[in-house]
Amino acid sequence: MSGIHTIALLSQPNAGKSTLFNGLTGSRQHVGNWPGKTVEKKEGTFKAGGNTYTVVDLPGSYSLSANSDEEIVTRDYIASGKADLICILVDASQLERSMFMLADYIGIKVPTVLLLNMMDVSGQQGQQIDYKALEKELHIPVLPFVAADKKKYGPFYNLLQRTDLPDWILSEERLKGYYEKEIGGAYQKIRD
Ligand SMILES: Nc1nc2c(ncn2[C@@H]2O[C@H](COP(=O)(O)OP(=O)(O)O)[C@@H](O)[C@H]2O)c(=O)[nH]1
Ligand SMILES: [Mg+2]
Repeated sequence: MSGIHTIALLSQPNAGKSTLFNGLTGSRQHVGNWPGKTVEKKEGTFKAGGNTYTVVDLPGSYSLSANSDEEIVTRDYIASGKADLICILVDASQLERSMFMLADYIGIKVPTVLLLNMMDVSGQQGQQIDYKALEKELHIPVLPFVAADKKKYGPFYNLLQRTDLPDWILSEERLKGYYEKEIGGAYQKIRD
């Protein structure tokens, strides 16, 4: 038993959260509002490997810096610790841009995995993504993913069975190391 019960989906808008949420939960979903906010709350359940999981589609959010109700809801929910696992989705067809957006999510103390979504698009563009190298660099699980194709969810379900999740914390040092390797000193300039 992996200890994962509740999974939260986090990304910039249009990275595929709702597609994954719908793919996982089908009709087993509930749509309401976050307490005290007009922001939509989507929660659902799915079964995999004999376990039942709850999944929350966090409101599309550019950062966790509380500039909008969506960001406040997202930040507070993550900080509440109600989710055991955060799935960050990025658009793999624009990987460089997507990877920079990850810096906005630094500081999450909950185990995190990175889903490189839209791998079908990335493949059609002829891109080769060394996701294993990325995984080593970031020290969190990285999965090539196609949220739009439920037949390809197997590796995601398998990930939920793993027991080493306490280690999956996205650290600033690791991310910085990745940026420095990819683009050298330009990263520091962007952050300054
Ligand atoms: N080709 C492709 N399109 C996808 C994939 N995942 C999501 N999309 C499409 O990308 C758009 C944004 O997805 P959505 O789930 O609404 O993103 P959200 O804003 O993060 O909830 C929609 O048109 C989806 O159909 C994928 O893996 N491959
Ligand atoms: Mg959505």
